Amino acid sequence: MIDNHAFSPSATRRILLLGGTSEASAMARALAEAGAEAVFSYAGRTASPIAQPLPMRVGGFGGVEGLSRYIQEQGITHVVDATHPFAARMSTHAVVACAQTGAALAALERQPWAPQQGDDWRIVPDLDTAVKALPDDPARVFLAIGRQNLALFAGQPHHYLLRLVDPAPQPLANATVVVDRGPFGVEGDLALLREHAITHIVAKNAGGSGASAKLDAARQLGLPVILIDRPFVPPRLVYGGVGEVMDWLHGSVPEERGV
Ligand code: 3Y8
Ligand code: NAP
Repeated sequence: MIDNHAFSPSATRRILLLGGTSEASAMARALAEAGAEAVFSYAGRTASPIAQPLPMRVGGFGGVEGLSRYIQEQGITHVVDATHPFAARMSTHAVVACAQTGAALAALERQPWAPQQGDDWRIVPDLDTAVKALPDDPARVFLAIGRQNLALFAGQPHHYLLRLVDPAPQPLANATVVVDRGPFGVEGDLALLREHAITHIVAKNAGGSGASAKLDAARQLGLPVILIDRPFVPPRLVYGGVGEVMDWLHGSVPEERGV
């Protein structure tokens, strides 16, 4: 049960929610319902990001310095990092900027996916290793990692299936592009893998339910998955659910305790 009781008027809280994931969208709904003073931040990576029930800002901050300046100028007291587990640069900047400015920081992060009976996973530490994990012979690879890191897979004998949020130029010659924004379903991903006669899947261990359909589909079809482990992010307070973050926000101002 999410603790959505309104923030007491005396609470001096201004919240910066670093978004771009389904968890961030759920967090935004809870904050809006509680009448919190919060702003939702997108990187501006996609053409038309999903609207949020909070005031939005779109675009980078300008490195750690820019983020620290934003926190100070906007009087941000709490930062909730609900970015994707692979948004390591943003998460690292949040740790440093909150330490510099004294703003409180908590992350909202989903658990990594764990293998189930019938999975054929090859877990690799990073994208470069993922390229090497593909077979030498030509394969038909669903490269489900988005757009930003595709160039690493060039110069290989494979045919790639790409799924992008927006139509955009991409660096791979032998590739078929599907434009689709998740969250995705198993039936749709099963049909996609069959239609394109996919033999291998490359994916990030994003966790959550928005992108797990391809793993369920791979299991049903007996396809190998090359699964990329999450990058390192410096230690910070991490919660697994919106309710826990709401409790933290309510309780994180000492005078609030004992009310
Ligand atoms: C701009 C916001 C919500 C949020 C939805 C989640 C689920 C659908 C699954 C596949 C994997 C991938 C990708 C993916 C998923 C959710 C979630 C998630 C993976 C949007 C969004 C933004 C982005 C950025 C985009 C990246 C890309 C990654 C596509 C909005 C839709 C592959 C990650 O073209 C680009 O440059 C795209 C870049 C970062 C990874 C990459 O390196 O290319 N997400 N995705 C955010 C911003 O500007 O701040 O446009 O509305 C959000 C979502 N994407 O509320 O329902 O929560 O994970 N996003 C991955 O997981 O591997 C698709 O196809 O199976
Ligand atoms: P990243 O590599 O960690 O960050 C690169 C730069 O993008 C940051 O230094 C920052 O620019 C800017 N940035 C990132 N997230 C931002 C945010 N929420 N608000 C404002 N600026 C942001 O990030 P990324 O992996 O490109 O992810 C970008 C966005 O897509 C994030 O919102 C993330 O949650 C979402 N997303 C990413 C993935 C993924 O696979 N990486 C998957 C799903 C959703 P400055 O240095 O200029 O401040």
